[in-house]
Amino acid sequence: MSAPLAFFGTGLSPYAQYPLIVMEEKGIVYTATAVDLVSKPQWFVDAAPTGRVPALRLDDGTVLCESAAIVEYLEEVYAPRMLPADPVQRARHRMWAQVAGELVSGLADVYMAPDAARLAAATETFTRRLAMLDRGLADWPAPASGQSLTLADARNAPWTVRYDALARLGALHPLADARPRLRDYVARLRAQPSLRRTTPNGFDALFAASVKRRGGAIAAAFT
Ligand SMILES: N[C@@H](CCC(=O)N[C@@H](CS)C(=O)NCC(=O)O)C(=O)O
Repeated sequence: MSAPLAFFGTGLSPYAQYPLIVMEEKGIVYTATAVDLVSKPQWFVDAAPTGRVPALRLDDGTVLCESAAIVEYLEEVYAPRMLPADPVQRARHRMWAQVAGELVSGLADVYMAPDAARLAAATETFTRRLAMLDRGLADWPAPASGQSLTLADARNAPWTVRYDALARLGALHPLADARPRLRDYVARLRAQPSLRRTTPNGFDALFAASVKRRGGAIAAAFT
């Protein structure tokens, strides 16, 4: 019998949560090991090609990094498929998964901005991307047959967790105040068991502490 996939990540990384959600959706058996990014263990530095999380060790010992590459591998190898069969629809799923990736990095730019000027610029960029998503939701691709999420949904879900935490901490407007389509979409993501299972208990406090430790200017607005 082959060994289960070995996943390396942190509960706070939105990049790590994306392949975790996909593994949960596909019912893949895996082990998960938390990596301390403040003081990276040498075994991780030696094993992970980029030295970043997420990383996934396959049963032949190969270690993959980069969330999108890991998800592509999972999608190619493990049923059920989350991408539909039709090439046009596949491209539309990938298009919105790409935009979701920009929302993940865009929100990270917001909570990691070191000063007020960069925080304002990052918030403006993120808000523009949110408007792009809202437009896309008017004709959002449906999940593949029998699935509850698209890869774009799985990639969007992690930033919504972090956005909600920042809103509860008083640093951003709640997404519930946003446009109705966006609000309903985010509510649907929040209800997914795979999102709940891959979000650590006590996430808000852990996340707030990490933003403060990294010197994120947004922490000044935490209540
Ligand atoms: N493009 C990468 C980004 C991964 C990334 O930035 N991971 C961060 C944690 S959120 C990390 O490992 N940081 C430690 C470092 O850069 O040394 C992906 O999608 O996997």
